[in-house]
Amino acid sequence: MKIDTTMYFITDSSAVSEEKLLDVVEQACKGGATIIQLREKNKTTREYIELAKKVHKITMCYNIPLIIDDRADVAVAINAEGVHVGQSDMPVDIARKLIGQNKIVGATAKTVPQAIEAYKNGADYLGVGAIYPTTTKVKTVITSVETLRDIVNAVPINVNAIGGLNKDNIYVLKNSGISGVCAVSAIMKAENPQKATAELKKAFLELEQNR
Ligand code: TZP
Ligand code: MG
Repeated sequence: MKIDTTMYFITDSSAVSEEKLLDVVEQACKGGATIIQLREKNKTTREYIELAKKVHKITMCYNIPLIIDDRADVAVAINAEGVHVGQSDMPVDIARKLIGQNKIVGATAKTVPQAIEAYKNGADYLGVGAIYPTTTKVKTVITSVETLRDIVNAVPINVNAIGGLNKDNIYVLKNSGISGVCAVSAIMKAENPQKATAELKKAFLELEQNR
């Protein structure tokens, strides 16, 4: 499936109210996010579904695909556009079976073999990182830009960089061949999330232009 992962916003509700989270989602939509992931680590299934419905209502107004992190069942429950699975989550092929052929399945990959496996099992895009140390709660290790480039060259699907990225540090991704950038805190923690989204997207597009 062809998807636009240019500006991939991932939520983090851990330090904000639900009202604030929904506001940031709407601002990211207005700022030009091309795809949004709802990422929840501490919610019950019922809470995850309730929140996902509210977020989906917003993203649908802007025609932006909503991806649910980790949980294919929650994605199916709310008819989200996709699901994202990490290396210790549900395998890509099973997520694909559950969610269906017309939906988006994204996967995390930190090595070329992981990337090839995810692609062969039906992933539509890959998230690769962390490129920089991150303040977002996640179990991850640093992935070099060299590995990122090797992954881009190894698979024909969209590859996005993730981890500590902001408008002032993404220059390291120049000529890496990635399809877009993922960001949590650069948008979640911004004073003006709409502006932050627009600026990060612009910085990425400029990087691409000057290749
Ligand atoms: N996977 C690798 S790094 C990361 C995830 C989910 C978190 C990225 O968050 P931030 O705030 O953009 O560094
Ligand atoms: Mg996961």
